[in-house]
This record gives sequence, C-alpha cells and structure tokens, in this order.
Amino acid sequence: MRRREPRVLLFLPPELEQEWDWTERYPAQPEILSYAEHVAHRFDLRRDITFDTRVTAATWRGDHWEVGTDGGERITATYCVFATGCLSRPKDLDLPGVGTFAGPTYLTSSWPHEGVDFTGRRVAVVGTGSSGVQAIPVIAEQAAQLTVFQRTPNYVVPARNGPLDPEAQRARKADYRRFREEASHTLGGLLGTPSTVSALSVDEDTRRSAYEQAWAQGGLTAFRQTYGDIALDLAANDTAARFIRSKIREVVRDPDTAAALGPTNHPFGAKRPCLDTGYFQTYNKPTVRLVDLQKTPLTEIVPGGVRTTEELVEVDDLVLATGFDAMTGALLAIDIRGRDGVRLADAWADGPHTYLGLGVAGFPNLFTITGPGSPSVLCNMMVAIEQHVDWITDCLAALDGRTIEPEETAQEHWTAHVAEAGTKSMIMRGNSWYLGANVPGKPRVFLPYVGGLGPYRDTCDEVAAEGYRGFRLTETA
Ligand code: NA7
Repeated sequence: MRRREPRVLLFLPPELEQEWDWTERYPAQPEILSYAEHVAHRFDLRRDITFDTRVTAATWRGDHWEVGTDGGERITATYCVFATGCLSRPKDLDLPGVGTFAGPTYLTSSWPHEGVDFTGRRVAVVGTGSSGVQAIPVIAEQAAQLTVFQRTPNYVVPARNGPLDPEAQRARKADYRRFREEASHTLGGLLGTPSTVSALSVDEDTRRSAYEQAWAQGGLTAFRQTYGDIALDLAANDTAARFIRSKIREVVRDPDTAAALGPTNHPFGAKRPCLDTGYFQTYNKPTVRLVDLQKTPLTEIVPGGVRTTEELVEVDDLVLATGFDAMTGALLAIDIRGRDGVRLADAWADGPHTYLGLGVAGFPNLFTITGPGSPSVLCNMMVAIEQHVDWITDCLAALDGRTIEPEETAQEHWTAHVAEAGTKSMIMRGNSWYLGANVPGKPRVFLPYVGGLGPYRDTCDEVAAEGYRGFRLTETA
C-alpha cells in the first residue's frame, strides 16, 4: 500500500495562453495532443501522473479512501477527486451479432493511434451523432464503398473550420484574461450574447437571412444565438429546424437521401446538434450510400457485413460510432463503495443523486469534476472543468484535513432542482445520452444541470461563502 505525497500546483499562469498559438478554429487531435504534451512538459506534470493504469475500485475506510488499480496496487488518500469524464466510456455494443464480424471493427471512441487506411475497402459506419458526422466524410475520401447506417438523423451545422486569423488572435490575446473572465460568467461559458428577439416576431425573409448569416459564420453558438427562443419555444425552434432541413435539400442531390437525412422526430437541440465539414456533400459521392434504419431496421451483424430487414450489405470494415454511456458510465465502471460499504451503483440505481454535481451523500471526501447534476456538457467543457477544479481546490484548502460530505436533504433538494430545471428544456423531447436514453436499461434522468454556468457558479460560490452550506464538515477522527 502506498500513499502519494501531495504536491501543490499553482494555477496555470496566464503566460501559457500567451505563448501557445492555436492554428485553427477547431484544432484536430494531433494539435490538441501536442498542447497537452506542452502543458505537461512546461509544468513538469508527468511525475504526478501514473499512466497506463485503470482504477478499478475505491473504498471508503472510515477516514480515508483506498483506491485499487488493475495493476493490483492499493493507494490511500484522504480525498478522492473523480475526473473520469462525461463522454469517456463507450456504451456497451447493443448490435446483435456484433462479435461475429469477420473483418476489423473500429470504435470511433478508441480509434487506433496509428490511423486506419480504408483505401479500396468496403466500409460500414453505424451511427450518425457527432462522431459519425465527423468520421464519415474522412472515411469516404478513401473507401471504395461506404454505407452509412442511420437510425436517427441529426441537425448538423457547418463548422467552417479554417486557419485562425493572426490579427484576430493577437487582438484576443491582448485582452485574454478579460475575455475568459467574461465567458466564465455566461450561461454557456462562451463569449457572445444570445439575442432577445423571438424567431416568431420577424417575417420569413428576415428570419431566413439571419439564419443564413449564422450558417455562413459557422459554429453552433452563432446559430443557437440567432433568436432568443429557439431553445425555449417549440414553434420558434421549428423555424430553425425547417431552415436546416432546407439546407440539406439544397446540398444533397438525391431527394430520398435528402429527406432521410432531415431530422423530423425531435426538435433542434433535443439531441446534441453536430458540427460538420462536408458531411451532407459526402452523400453526393457515387461511392456513398445511406441506409435509413427507420425504414429498414438493422437486424444483425454477420461475418460478412450488416443485415437489415431488406438486405445484407457486405463490407470489409465495420466502424461503430454508437456513442457513450455518458456522465455516469465511467464512474459506475469503478467499484466505488462509501460509508457502510454502500455501492455507488446501488445508491444511483434510479439515476444519479448528487449535491451540485460535486459530491454524493454517503461518500465522504469524494468529489466529481463535471459530475451529473452540474452544467458540464451543456456548456463549454473547459470552462466548466476549470470552475470545478477551482472550487474543489479552494474547498480542500478550507477543509484543512476535515471530512466533508453532502447532507442528504441538500442533495435531494439539488437533485429535484436539476430534474425540475430540465423539464423546460428541449432535451426532454428527444432520446439522447443527456437523458441516458441511448443505453438500454439506463434510468431516464436529466443528467446535466440546465440552469447555466454563470448562475451555477454563483450558487457554488455562495455555498462556499456560507461555510459549505449543505455539506457536513467534521473533524477527522
Ligand atoms: P452519439 O451522439 O450518442 O451518437 C451515437 C449514434 O449511434 C447515434 O446516431 C445513434 O442513433 C447511433 N446508434 C447507437 N446505437 C445504435 C444501434 N444499436 N443501432 C443503430 N444505431 C445506433 O455519440 P457520438 O460519439 O457521435 O457523440 C457523443 C458526443 O461527443 C456528442 O454528442 C458531442 O457532445 C461530442 P440514435 O440517435 O440513438 O438513434
């Protein structure tokens, strides 16, 4: 058994954001990886990280946590912070016969680091969420034949990715701190002010030209912020949904394919809208075909390909972009046991119960970064993570070795508030991972907190200022 000596790291200094230059609006994986490596090197973080290790268990031992790993290690710690990620555990594959496929099966969530060459291959992609929408155009560049199996079409807005303008970057950096401070108090953790104008208060031409402008600019924020009631009012939302369907019809030449790609069974924003680079254009390639699983459901994967109620599509490679067991999956994959040996999986059998998405009653000295019940995936993740890390860091300093645990009543009050806030959201009108609806058998619960990052930050700060209201603080025996 070993105990790690804590090393206090000060907040990352502002020089970091000044010295690093991003090249694109949406940098690709290699650039993000080199940034992470730069930060690790710059602040000598590697010595504090144990790589290639899976945490399998965490058990509360009365005054400390004992953490077990797949390497058989047991590590003790006074406090345990789970930063296990909201979208890090792929959902279990729920396609009949998936294990029988004779060729290679690739999961978008665990893509081979060395890349995959699809040149000359017949490829099937199952799933058209963000991962599928991003992967499909890239795979189509190489594949001899690509068949996309779509169960639910998604709303997709152009990313308009491209190089960052050096002048714009200089201007942003000149006032970086202020921009970041401003963003950290908005609802979405992003700069920009949503319009207060209703989409229903303007005529069709005005609305169309506003949507066209946001479409040309690219990115979800610009589009979502065009009118103030897109996220609130079904009729207003429908104006955005109709606009997107019309853009699909403009691009996709085959009318049946265009119709199948247009979402009609959920409002815009009920599932996470996607950003694309050439997604709809891909369906104009003679080598690409869409199979609409709403018309011809997928029945099974067989050694030679994918079978639907109508046909067998023979393929060489199978790509599964089928999503994640979001928000709770990675935590519950660890055997976490709190006070009196209670398993977190049992405490959350009917869905997660948390106080502020930061702690769980019955699990002392445990914190979650962007846990269920916090804004997390509904805002800029980086800003949400920073807010939690800052709050927990201050809390640990204030605790000075004392034990902290949410009070049951505060937790139930917060959990009810998260559910109640969710009822007004468009998200309730779709079957998404936000609700756990993508995983068979998972309780249907509104997982993130829809109240907005700025107000949530204020609540967390008030809780801390009032001596951690709603938490029980006790001297450690
Ligand atoms: P998503 O958004 O959960 O998308 C998964 C896709 O896979 C979606 O189209 C699903 O259809 C489809 N799917 C899942 N299971 C099946 C089965 N059994 N049969 C057919 N189709 C299936 O995951 P992503 O990885 O794309 O994105 C996750 C988040 O990462 C994203 O929201 C962003 O926040 C970033 P369905 O819609 O369930 O009918």
